[in-house]
Amino acid sequence: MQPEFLIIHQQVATHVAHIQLNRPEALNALNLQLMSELKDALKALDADPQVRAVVLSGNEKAFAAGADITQMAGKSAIDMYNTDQFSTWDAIKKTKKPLIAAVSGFALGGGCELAMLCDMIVASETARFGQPEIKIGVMPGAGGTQRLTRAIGKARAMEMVLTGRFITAEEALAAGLINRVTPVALYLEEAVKLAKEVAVMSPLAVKMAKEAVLKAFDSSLEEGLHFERRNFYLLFASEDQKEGMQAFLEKRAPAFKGE
Ligand code: DAK
Repeated sequence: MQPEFLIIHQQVATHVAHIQLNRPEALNALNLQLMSELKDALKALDADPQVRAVVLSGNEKAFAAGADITQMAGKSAIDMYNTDQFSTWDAIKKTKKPLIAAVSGFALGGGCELAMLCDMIVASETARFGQPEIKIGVMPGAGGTQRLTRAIGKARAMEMVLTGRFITAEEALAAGLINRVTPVALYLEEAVKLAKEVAVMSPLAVKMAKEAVLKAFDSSLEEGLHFERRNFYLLFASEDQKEGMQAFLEKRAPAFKGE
């Protein structure tokens, strides 16, 4: 079934797919249906061998202005518990292929959390990142206190979470939250360019390297190094390792197959 709130481009460049959040009338507020569609779309792209990297964007005005407040406003704690939005977010988090967020305009609350759940972020000059949940009487619920703090440090995260202040793309770049800032006309193109750079690498090595970098967030250094070593050895079981090293020795470009 066609998603209502997403536009999916299976191939915007070689081995690169693009998912656009498409609920512009509500600044791409992340309602339950949109998140469920996103989960399904990412699952399908993750399983598609033609796809090696995925760009996730909104539109120029908003990446996403947060979870849908109209859907949450009247809910009880038990309603929230029963809705179990976390299973959707957890499934998205399990995407093995690299996700690159292309952010323009608002990335707020759940929108900022969704961008941070991606592996890299390219932003337009108009991008504004924020965790304004405090202004509506709650607090971040999908990683905003954790991923933001790890990315930009306690002082800046605490200020954003406790005051709801937005930061600009330039501030986000200086703080280490994002990878690049571009003029508005170029942010999507730049994100696709970055995705293409990743998509020419061995897809197996990319997935295992992503997994190992993410391991740094929830393990001790010793455990993380052990995990890294395991994946490093494992890649020597791949044809791509043979191809990559042979291509280097033969002074030619490698042709990776993901095997
Ligand atoms: N939800 C629903 N509708 C929203 C929305 C949102 N988050 N943000 C904007 N809209 C709607 C507006 O209501 C308006 O709709 P109409 O009145 O035209 O029908 C339309 O989008 C345009 O918005 P504005 O007229 O307000 O546009 P402005 O340019 O004046 O202001 C703004 C833009 C982004 C500053 C403002 O719209 C705003 O403050 N929006 C709310 C931002 C916010 O508080 N975001 C955090 C929401 S809480 C969880 C996962 C995630 C979360 C929680 C749990 N689990 C896994 C359990 C996340 C929670 C949140 O994100």
